[in-house]
Amino acid sequence: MTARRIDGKAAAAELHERVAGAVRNFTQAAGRAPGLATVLVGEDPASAVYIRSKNKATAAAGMVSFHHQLPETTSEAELLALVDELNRDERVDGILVQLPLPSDIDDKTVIAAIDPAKDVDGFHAENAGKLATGLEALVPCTPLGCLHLLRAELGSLAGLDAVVIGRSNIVGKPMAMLLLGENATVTIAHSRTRDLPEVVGRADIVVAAVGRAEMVRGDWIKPGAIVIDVGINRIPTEDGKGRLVGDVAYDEASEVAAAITPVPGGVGPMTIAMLMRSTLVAAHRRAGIADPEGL
Ligand code: NAP
Ligand code: LUD
Repeated sequence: MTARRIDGKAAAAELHERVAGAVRNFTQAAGRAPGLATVLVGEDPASAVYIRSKNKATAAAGMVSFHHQLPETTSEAELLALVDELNRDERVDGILVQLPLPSDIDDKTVIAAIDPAKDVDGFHAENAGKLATGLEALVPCTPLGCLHLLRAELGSLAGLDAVVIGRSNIVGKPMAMLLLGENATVTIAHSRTRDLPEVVGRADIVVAAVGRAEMVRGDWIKPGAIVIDVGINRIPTEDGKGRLVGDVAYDEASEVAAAITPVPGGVGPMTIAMLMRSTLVAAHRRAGIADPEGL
């Protein structure tokens, strides 16, 4: 049996289109287009690629993008001053400070300084707390993208056993909250989990967000499970370009799972599509216009 390949690129393209339509409606109603400010400190090549994709998608959706490129040597105080300026800028609906930040800047302090109403990453404690307590929140884009793919694949998730591997604030924890919100029975596994293969083997839904190339093996997976691979790992190659692989051994898992996301072309593109959606939603809420429907 070969698993269905879940096409995240196609799902993201559909979402981009729907967002662009809703952006036109917002722009007419509000008399201005939604705005997203991105901040990149330093020149990490992967981060630069992601930020470029985000700014390109923003413009393609008919939104305004404000990009701020800061040198690697930027101090925490300088970054906080920029965040404060963006908090007060009425044209800016969303603020995204790309992670990781240089080691001498405390990411927790920076995240806490972002206006929660503009926190399109959903990383601020106010948004994390709202998600955890079932209040309307801005939700981290990557788990939101994973949920979108799971819903498209399964319809209802109610009663299904879901295992999330990884407990970061960016992916694992909010993913678990979203799955719980869909009435799945949720297990969160991490580096101290005993017998991870056995825990994974019980799951109807596996979300892997670890950051270890091909750690999850095919024979861990329950036959017929749905596998969402969040991992982005660069494997060196002879030509020096490197190759991207996920946290799941794709070929092995394909023999067992019902459906699986590839890397690249799975969760990554959905993250960017969801950022567009969250920026649009933040713009509606800030303008006092009801959330767009059908997204
Ligand atoms: P992270 O903050 O490093 O968290 C990794 C998690 O994996 C931690 O909770 C850690 O456990 C757990 N872990 C580490 N080794 C493990 C092991 N041997 N067995 C079980 N669990 C283990 O990473 P992250 O930010 O969540 O990102 C995870 C991966 O997703 C990375 O590859 C990242 O590049 C990728 N990512 C992709 C997207 C996308 O859009 N596609 C977005 C964000 C991240 P402890 O808590 O016990 O240390
Ligand atoms: N920081 C993110 N840091 C890293 N891959 C992303 C990502 C697109 N504040 C903040 O965007 O949400 C964030 N907010 N993140 N990430 C990772 C994480 C952040 C990762 C991959 C991709 C965004 C993506 O489009 C492509 C794919 O998987 O098909 C391949 C391109 C590639 O080189 O990964």
